[in-house]
Amino acid sequence: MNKHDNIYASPLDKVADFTFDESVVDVFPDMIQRSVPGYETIIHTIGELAKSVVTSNSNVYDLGCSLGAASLSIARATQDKTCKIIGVDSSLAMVERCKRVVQAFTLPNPIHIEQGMAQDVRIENASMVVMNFTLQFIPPADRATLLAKIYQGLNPGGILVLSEKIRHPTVQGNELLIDLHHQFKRDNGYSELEVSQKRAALEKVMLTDTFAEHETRLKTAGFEDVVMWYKCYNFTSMVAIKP
Ligand code: GEK
Repeated sequence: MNKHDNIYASPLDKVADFTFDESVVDVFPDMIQRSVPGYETIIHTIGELAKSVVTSNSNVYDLGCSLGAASLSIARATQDKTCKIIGVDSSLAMVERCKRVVQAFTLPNPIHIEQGMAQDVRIENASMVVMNFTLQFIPPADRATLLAKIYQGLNPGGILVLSEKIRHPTVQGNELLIDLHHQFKRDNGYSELEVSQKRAALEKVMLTDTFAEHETRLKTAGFEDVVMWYKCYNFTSMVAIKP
């Protein structure tokens, strides 16, 4: 049973910037499922994609792996191949917990969990790279270089799965999507106070781009084919294919 997220349930004098600390790690599975529309579908689909794109003797990277949900989905989907799955996260609290989570499963393909910045990871011989709601936490100035590095490290035919919260380009349209997302959170048991305090905590930490900005950046990195395969409100998941 996942621990219930009530981090923002009581009024705070000052809402501090959001960090992936021990208190977040404790409630993370509940938090992400009640906050991200389609999270389970996206995790499942990452496994489905892995079945067709992961090749034997290649590497798979899960950048910003949190508690390893995407890595585990890939590991389960690639039982018939030999590949190395590398999960990286900048939060020590996440990494320590993730190692324990992953060790609890017996898997044919090992999952290596490391602490580090996605920007510093050496990507090589990769058939698949996943950034499932991670790029939005990386400084905008680092994003293009990181995508170019991922493109370089992917083998031909390899893919990047990039899931992001996005910003709609018009003020009115953006507000509409934000309202729908907040309604989704209220339907999942978050109070008005929790929704507004979480929004304040993320304001300077999670910096979203529009779909057009993502597409342009991915194409500049070399990805000719960018497919938005999932969208619900302001949440999307894209597959960028290396020819
Ligand atoms: C999932 N992918 O469950 N380098 C590496 N990790 C980072 C960095 C960075 N520069 N910045 C932030 N993180 C997961 C969910 S959560 C999304 C990803 C969310 C890490 C951060 O520590 C956190 O674990 C993760 O990115 C983002 O499929 O909570 O909305």
